[in-house]
Amino acid sequence: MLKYLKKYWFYCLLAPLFMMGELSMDLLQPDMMATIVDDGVLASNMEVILTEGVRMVLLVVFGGTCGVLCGVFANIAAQEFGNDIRKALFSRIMDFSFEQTDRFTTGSLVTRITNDVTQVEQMVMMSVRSLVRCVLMFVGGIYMLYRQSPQFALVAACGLPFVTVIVVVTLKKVSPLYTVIQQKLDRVNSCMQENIAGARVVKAYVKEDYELEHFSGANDSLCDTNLQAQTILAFLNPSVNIILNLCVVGVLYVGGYTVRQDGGITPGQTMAAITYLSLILMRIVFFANIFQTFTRASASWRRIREVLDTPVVQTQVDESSGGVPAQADGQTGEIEFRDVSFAFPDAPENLVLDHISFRAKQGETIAIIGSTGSGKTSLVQLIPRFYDTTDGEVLVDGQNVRMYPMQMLRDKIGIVQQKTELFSRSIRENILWGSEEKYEEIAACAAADGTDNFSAVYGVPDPVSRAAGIAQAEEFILRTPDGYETQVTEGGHSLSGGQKQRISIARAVIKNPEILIFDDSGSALDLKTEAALYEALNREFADTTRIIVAQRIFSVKDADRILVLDNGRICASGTHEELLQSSDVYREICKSQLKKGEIGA
Ligand code: DCP
Ligand code: MG
Repeated sequence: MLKYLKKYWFYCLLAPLFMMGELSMDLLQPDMMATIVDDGVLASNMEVILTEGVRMVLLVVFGGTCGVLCGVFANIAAQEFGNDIRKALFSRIMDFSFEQTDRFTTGSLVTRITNDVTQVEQMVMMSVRSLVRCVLMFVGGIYMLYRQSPQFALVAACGLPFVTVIVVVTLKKVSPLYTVIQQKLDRVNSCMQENIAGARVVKAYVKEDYELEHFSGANDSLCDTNLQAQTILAFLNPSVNIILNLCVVGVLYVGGYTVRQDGGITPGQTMAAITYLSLILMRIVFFANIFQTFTRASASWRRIREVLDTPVVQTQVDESSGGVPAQADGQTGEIEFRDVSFAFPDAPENLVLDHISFRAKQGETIAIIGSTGSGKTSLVQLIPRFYDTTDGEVLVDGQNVRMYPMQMLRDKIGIVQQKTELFSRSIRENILWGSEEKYEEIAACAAADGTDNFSAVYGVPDPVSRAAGIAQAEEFILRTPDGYETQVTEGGHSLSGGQKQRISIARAVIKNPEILIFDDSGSALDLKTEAALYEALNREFADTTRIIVAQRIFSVKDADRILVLDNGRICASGTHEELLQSSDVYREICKSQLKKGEIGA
């Protein structure tokens, strides 16, 4: 934690310094009150009352200023520290491979980056402010009490052990509950996360009541534990108060007893002693509070560390084999699978791809067809290296994908994933997303005035509308009231499945990549639109290697080569006509779809 705090050491130092200023003023007050009472009120000396009073006001102003400055610096330290940790967490999560994200679960990651960071922030705040204040106040209070009279200090010394015992016993009972509370909070959060994200499914199955019960269960359990902790804590203040009051009685007794003797303790001193006494004893209660915050924060910090300490696998370039690859004799967009086998890291015994070999030359269209779960998505995900092969190698332009710097490899590839992901920005920004650098002027132009006057200004066709045209998205985009500036809602819920798919296609196309991968990207398009899409691709991307994953014969029949995937193996490959002759599986697929009239040709 110090590593992150180091940057703000200056503020961490300033805050306690100002705190000391504030604190000394707090500690001086009762002493001055004593003077006012003894030398002013009791001696009927108005002058002392006035001068002391003015001094008190000035000191209060000074103390208050110190307090404000302490708060400001403590906040700067804590907030900046939290900000840095959130950034570190976010960037680490962005670097996570898919299976790492899966392992932590989205809900837990969100909790960690929000709630847990806040807890730790609070701890920093407490350390530089309350903890310092608590300790100084305690020590200073004892000193000031002793200065009034050593006998008072003796009374405090009698009360102190009792208060300490009460606080320690309470903490012992409460601290373990805090860890439980944190876990239960996690459960409430993930339950909520799931239900909000899956609200459509819950509604579709009319499972609101069931889910409400599920949520209530988690929530009630959190509430129970919280109540349990609070009930224990409820005893703390009253018990300490009882001790405190007993001590006050002791002070009054000592004070009253000696006040009558000449040169004994004065009434003002007795008054001041009572104030100091409560300052000292209440500090122990405050200390208990701080301790609780620390317990919570250390649990949170552990959870943050879990994320930060997770090594980022798989994104490293395999330096041992030469680093940045040379271009293979002018070929661009060539893909080769050499005897590739693949299993997901979390289920290594279950081979999802089994000895796959094939080659796609520049400009070729390779289609992959197969039943659900046959491994199509897994296969194409190996090309941009979302996962690493278990065995064998994947080559792009004649070089193993492990040898490319990530950016270089992924720049070559435009992939439309099976599950479309859109961001809550305008359609234009969604299409440009990932290519902003390439089309800096357009991005700037759109950001500046929110229109697509780019073509008018620069006299060249707008790449966004070209990409949308190829993806067959232009037609529906222009029908929306705001056109390209239409805002997409979170998760793209404001668009239909096919519309989302077309925007993601445009996003891949605008990159002008060497390799285009469509993972089931025609599934939500009607046959006419899909045909138009392929026609546009043939026209505009004739030199781009295309990989089309599909379940429909219609989507694959015009490909240069079709790979029939069955249970992770390529069981047949060839053109549509060849496969009709040679492959039983392919013929079966054809027959089943012809019956449903889906083949379309
Ligand atoms: N699988 C897995 N872990 C994942 C993803 C998938 O264990 N994170 C398994 C489930 C399937 C197999 O891998 O049995 C192949 O999954 P694919 O997603 O590659 O299957 P397809 O893309 O062919 O199926 P679909 O047509 O439904 O998209
Ligand atoms: Mg798939």
